[in-house]
Formats: sequence, structure tokens, C-alpha cells
Amino acid sequence: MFGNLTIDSIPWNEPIPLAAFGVIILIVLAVLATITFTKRWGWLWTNWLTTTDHKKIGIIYIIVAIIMLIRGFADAIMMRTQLALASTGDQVGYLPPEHYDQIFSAHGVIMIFFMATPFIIGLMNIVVPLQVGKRDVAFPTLNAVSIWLTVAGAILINLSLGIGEFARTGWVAYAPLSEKLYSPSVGVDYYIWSLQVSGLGTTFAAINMFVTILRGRARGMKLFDMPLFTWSTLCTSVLIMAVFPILTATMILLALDRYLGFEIFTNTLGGGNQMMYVNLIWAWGHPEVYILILPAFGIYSEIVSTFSRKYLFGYKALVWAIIAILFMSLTVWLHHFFTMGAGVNVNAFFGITTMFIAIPTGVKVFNWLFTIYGGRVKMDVPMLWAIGFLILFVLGGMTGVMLAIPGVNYSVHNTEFVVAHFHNTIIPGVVFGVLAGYNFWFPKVFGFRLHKGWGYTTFWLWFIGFIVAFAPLYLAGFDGMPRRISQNVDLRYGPYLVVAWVGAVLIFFGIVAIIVQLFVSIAQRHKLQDVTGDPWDGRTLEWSIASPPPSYNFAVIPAVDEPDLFWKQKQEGTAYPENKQYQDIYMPKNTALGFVAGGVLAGLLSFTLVWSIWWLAIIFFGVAILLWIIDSFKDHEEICIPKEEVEKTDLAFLEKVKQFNMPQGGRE
Ligand code: HEM
Ligand SMILES: [Cu+2]
Repeated sequence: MFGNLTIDSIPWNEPIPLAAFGVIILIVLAVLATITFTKRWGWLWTNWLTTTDHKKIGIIYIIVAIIMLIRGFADAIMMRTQLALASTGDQVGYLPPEHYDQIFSAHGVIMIFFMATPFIIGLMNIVVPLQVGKRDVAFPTLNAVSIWLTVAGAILINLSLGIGEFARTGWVAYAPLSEKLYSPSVGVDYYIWSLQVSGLGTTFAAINMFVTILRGRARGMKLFDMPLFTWSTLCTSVLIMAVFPILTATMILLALDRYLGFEIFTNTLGGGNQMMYVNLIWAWGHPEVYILILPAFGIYSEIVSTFSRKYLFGYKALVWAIIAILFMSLTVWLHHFFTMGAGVNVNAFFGITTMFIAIPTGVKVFNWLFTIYGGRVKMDVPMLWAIGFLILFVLGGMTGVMLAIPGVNYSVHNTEFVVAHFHNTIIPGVVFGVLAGYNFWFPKVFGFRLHKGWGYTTFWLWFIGFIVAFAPLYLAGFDGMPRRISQNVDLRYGPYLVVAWVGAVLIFFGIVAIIVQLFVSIAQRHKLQDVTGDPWDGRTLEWSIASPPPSYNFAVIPAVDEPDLFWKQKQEGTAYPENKQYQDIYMPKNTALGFVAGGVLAGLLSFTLVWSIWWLAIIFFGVAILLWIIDSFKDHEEICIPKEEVEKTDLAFLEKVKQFNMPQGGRE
């Protein structure tokens, strides 16, 4: 009746996951009770669960990301504690290997798919329509489907904590380890379906961004008039559309192996080939890291130019560098398995293509440095993150070039050196980037700034914590310490691993500081209010409208002829034009499709697939498709916002701007 699901699927005799799952359940129940008690269900439904507003959807993405950052970090600190214990006398630690293996797999998957990706897509959702002068994304309903697919995937992976278990295979689940023979439990199935569901959401989001940018730009805005964050979003969307189908296909093939014994990725008599899996997963996996870093590059570009109060040095070079990286990132995947033994020529080819990527990346670093150089730099939290990024990311990039040398790679492959390298690019690159963007655009979304002092505190805890946590891993890696081990760690690695644990504790306080900053800012929101909509003396369109923007963003869509239009207008005294031709504005209505089909039904479907409850899976799939078809026949009426109302809101905003008497051309 219920497939493989029985009461014994709950890990009764494993106190740690059971307790963790219990805590999660309690938190969820507390949230549900609060909503019920304060009678907020109706409000939640109309304002959030069925919303099609790109700004609100962006907020949901970021809330998911921050919650998953906490979850992913909980895994990280558990691993660091285990390794510190297992390398200092007591060789056992507190985590059994089969549990530790699930933790590093879950940590990697959660951080990449459910922390970094949603954070980036959330920022894109909020910012891109504002930067290109649009009222919403191209496909608002699809956008709602995307976010709820992502949420469903996140919930699914967390269910594995208390119902069954998670994969013990690492975050890329190499076959044949991930095949039924070696991973008989549902762990890998949780992996497959949480990736499928959220991957679909990511692909839809990319299609949406792509069309929004190509078809929805304000009048006059040519491609080379687009701000860099929009450019990086465009390139990232292309990359997602190019490679996520590879992931989807690979997961389907792995599922065929596991559920129906296809033997596509096994080296047994079935005639399959495990190296096929490794090639496919990295043909997606390497571009994936650029999918995360390119938008971060876009964020840094906006911030560096805004806080240096200066046009970006080499705007076109930066754009071409992003485009170059987009294509080059498709040509390097084999550097993840030089040791496979493809031969000297193949390894040399992929080593060289990898090193080439350092060229456009270097171009970008110099562009940012030259933008700062000679600028009137104003320090604030976003800029501090950007400077921290410039310092640390260059180091991470250099160790990447080292790894690109096949000979070097042979000696450090699968060691902690690799772990240090990729965290060194992904934490100072992606995590610093999204936190910079979070501090930068928060006032636009909520109408008040985040607290500066706590912002600085957060930065220093992460900056120092990162160095303390990961520098020792380079040394341990040089000294030959393998990654993904948990027991009987050689005692000579003890000192490194204890220091790394201290670093992780500092990062723990860094995460606490993020939460404290948020609550302190909410408490002081009146003091931190952003009255003019332009808290940083911004350059691009999003700063020319109120914070938070009205649901339709722009009262009248401006004509654009350069990326830093708003800045130029402020210089020329033509910002905030009056006497606009107001018109009625039509906005999309709410939709339940995203939440019901994308969230609830896809979530239930993936859960039933994990447990092979076929009859239920068929029902959920059928209903979801049916709802989708019915919805597509619906006449999507729109809500009309009468022009009188638009005018009134806009004039009130302009009045406020005047009142605060902002001298044109920037304030000090
Ligand atoms: C915030 C502080 C973080 C700490 C302390 C941390 C710590 C760790 C540790 C201890 C491991 C296992 C290393 C081993 O195999 O020996 C690991 C693996 C990994 N981490 Fe992190 N991590 C952090 C953040 C991140 C972030 C932000 C990401 C990505 C966005 C990330 C992605 C990964 C991945 C992909 C793996 C590989 C998992 C595998 O072996 O399959 N980590 N991390
Ligand atoms: Cu790579």
C-alpha cells in the first residue's frame, strides 16, 4: 500500500537525526500555530502563497535561502566537530561513518541547491525587472511555479532527516556508488527527486529571466545599456538553460538504473559505463559553479561602481568577460577527474582550457580595482563585502589554477586541498556576494536599511572565520589528508582540524549576527527608514522609484539610453521628472497554480516516488498536470490600477523626495 514506507523508516535508534527532525517539526508546528492564532491564514494566502509579484517571490526565495544556510551550516559544524574529535586522541568522535557520510552529502546539496541558488534567484527576481524598467517578470505564473518547486525540493530533502535517510554518496552521487547495489536505501532517491524538483524550478526561473531581459526592457534600452547585474543574469540564464537539462537527464538515467535495473552507469555485464555518469554530472556541475558566481560578479560590479561613485571602469570589457566565461565554462568539466586516466593529451587540453578562464576573471578583477582606484569611495556594508571578496577570491582563484595543472592535481586530488579551494571561491565569492546584495537591496524592498554596525560585525566574523576555518585545510591537503573521511584521522592533522573548528565557530557567530542584524533593523526601522528610495546615491533605475516600490514598480516606464541613467539624470538635474503621462496599469492576478501544483502536488509526488508508492504518485502527477491544463485555459484577467491612483501615489513620492531636499547629483 505505501511502497517501501513503514513505521521503521523512521530512524528510531539514531538519536541525532531524530532529535534534529523533532526540533524542525516543533518549529514548523509553532509557526503554524502562530499563524492560526493570529488569524493570518487569509493574509498569508493572498499576499504570499498565491502571489505573482516578482518582489514578493524574490523575498520568499531569500527566506528559503537563509533558513537553508542555517541548516547547511548545522551540518558543517557537526562535521568540523567530528573531525576535530577524531583527530585528537579519541579516534572515533561522536558520529558513526554512515551518518557522517549523509551529513557531507546533505551539506553540499543543501548549500548549493537550496542556499546559494535560491539566494541568487531571489535577488534576480527582485532586482532585474526593476533594473530593466518592467512591471513584473515575463511569466508571473511560471515564476510562482518556480518558487514553490524550490520550496518543495527543500522540504523533501529535510524530510530525509526523519523519514528514511539521505544519500551517503557525496553531493554529486557518483555511480556506481549511487546505484541500488551499493546504496540500497532511499537516500539516493531523496537526492534524485529533490534535485529534479528544484532543478525544474531553477530552469523555469532561468527561462523567465531570459525572456524578461530580452523582451521586456524599457524603451530605448539596448543590450549594452543594461546594468551589469542584469547582464550577469542574462548570461546565467543562458547557462542554466544549457546545462540544467543535462542534470535532469542524468538524474532520469540514474533513476532508471535504480528503479528498473537499466545498468546505464554500471560496469557490470549490463554494458553500462560509470564514467559516463562522471562526465555527465560534471558537464552540468562545472557550469553550475559559474551559475552561482556570475550573478555574484554582477552584484559586486553594481556595488563597486555605486560606492566608488563612478562609472564602472571598462563596462564593455566586463560584459565581454562574463560572456567569455559563460562559454568557456562549458569546456572544462574534465578537470574534476584528471585522475580518471583519460591520457596526457586529454588532460592537457582540459588543464589549459581551465587556466584560460583565469584570463577573463582577471580582467574583471582589474576592472573592479580600477573602478575603486580614483573613485570617491564611500564605505558601507555592501562595499566592505566587495573588498573582502576581492582579497579572498583572488586566492581561491589561484588555487584553482594550481588544481588545473594535471600533475599537481594528481597529488592533491580528493584531499582537503580541494575542499579548501572550492570553499575559498564559493564563500568569499558567492556567499559574500549574496550577503552584499542582501545589504544593498534590502532598503529597496522593505523601505528601511539594515543596521550598519551589525553589518560590519557580520562581515568581520565571516571574513576572519573563513580564513581560520579554511586556511588550515590547504595545509592538511598538502599534507595528504583525504576529504570525506570521518574516523581514525591521522593525529598529525589534529592541529589543523582544531583550528578549522575554531574558524567554523566564528562563522557560526557570523550567522547569528545576520539574524541579529535583521531583528535590530526591524526594531529600528523608523530610524533606518529610506525615505527617498535612493539610500546609496544609486546609479540604476531601481533607485529612481520609491522604497518599497508600488506593486507596478514604475508609475510611467522611463526611456533609457545608458546603464547609469539615474546617476546621469541626477548630475544633469533631470531626475524625478514631473508632469508624466499617467495611464491605467494592468497587473496579473494572483494564482494558486504555483502553490498547489508546484508546491503541494510536486512535493507529494516526489515523496511518493522516493518511497515507490506508485498509485499515489500517478494520482499526484495526473492532478498536477490537469490543474496546469485547466489553468492554461483560464482567461487571465488582470487587475486594473486606475491612473488617478497611480498619479496620487507617484506625486506623494515625488513630494517626499523634494521634502528631503536631495541636492541633485548625489549627496554626501
Ligand atoms: C559556512 C561555512 C562552511 C563550513 C564550515 C563548511 C564545511 C564543510 C566541511 C567540513 C565539508 C566536508 C569536507 C570533507 O569532505 O572533509 C564540506 C563539504 C562541502 N561543502 Fe562546505 N562548509 C561551509 C560552507 C559551504 C558553502 C557556503 C557551500 C556552497 C555554497 C559549501 C559546499 C560544500 C560542498 C559542495 C561540499 C562537498 C560535499 C561532498 O563532499 O560531497 N559549503 N564543507
Ligand atoms: Cu570545475
